[in-house]
Amino acid sequence: MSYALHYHRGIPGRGEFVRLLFVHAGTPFHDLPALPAQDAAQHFAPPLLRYTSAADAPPDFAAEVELSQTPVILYFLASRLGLAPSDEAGRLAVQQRVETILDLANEVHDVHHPVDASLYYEDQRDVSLRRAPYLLQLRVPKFLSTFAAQVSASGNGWLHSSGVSAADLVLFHLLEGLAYAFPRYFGTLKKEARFAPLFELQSRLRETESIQRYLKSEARTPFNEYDLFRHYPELDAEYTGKV
Ligand SMILES: N[C@@H](CCC(=O)N[C@@H](CS)C(=O)NCC(=O)O)C(=O)O
Repeated sequence: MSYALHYHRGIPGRGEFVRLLFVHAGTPFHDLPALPAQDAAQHFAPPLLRYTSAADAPPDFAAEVELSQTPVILYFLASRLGLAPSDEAGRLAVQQRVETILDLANEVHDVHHPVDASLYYEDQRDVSLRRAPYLLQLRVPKFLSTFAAQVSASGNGWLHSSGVSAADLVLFHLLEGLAYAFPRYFGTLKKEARFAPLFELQSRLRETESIQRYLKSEARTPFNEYDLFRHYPELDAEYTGKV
């Protein structure tokens, strides 16, 4: 089996959710730039995953499967990389968690692009300043409460009772992204005992040998202000639970 991930250079972006599955599973993949002309009838935007059952194929292999849409790519990979349960109900439960976490990632993006993705942040900052408190004080805690309830229901420290899954890796990147984008906020959120299982999950994954090695490597693109998770100090605030 061979895999190629095509994604924008210079940002972790949504490609990182996919990358972390490969890294955790120890599965090699070709990490390639976004294709200049994707098949527009099939694919709207990166990331794009190409797959062939042939082993050790070169980067330009002829794909048997070609997928876009992060959740679809993650669903395809999760069972192949040992990051999903073997039964259908379990696979769907993991996918449901993945997609909820990605919903929150989209809301984080929309805080720095609340009017439109085609405008610069600086041209919509006034709306961002209005929206950020809703994200930080209401939306993030609401999502995190659900994730914490799932970890507590699983009884094993992960989001699903089957053990570590794609959903945990997606949550890991979301928490890393929130910590980068909103350090003041994240510092106060970490004092909330009800979210402690999530921060423990994050630390456990960060300390995994494969992830540690990856985070220190050149293969990891640092967060920056072209990304999904951006640090604009004026949007950051302590967690108070009040808008
Ligand atoms: N729902 C899609 C969103 C894809 C997406 O927004 N890709 C970004 C990069 S992370 C992009 O290049 N978008 C181009 C555009 O929206 O015009 C997914 O999850 O893959």
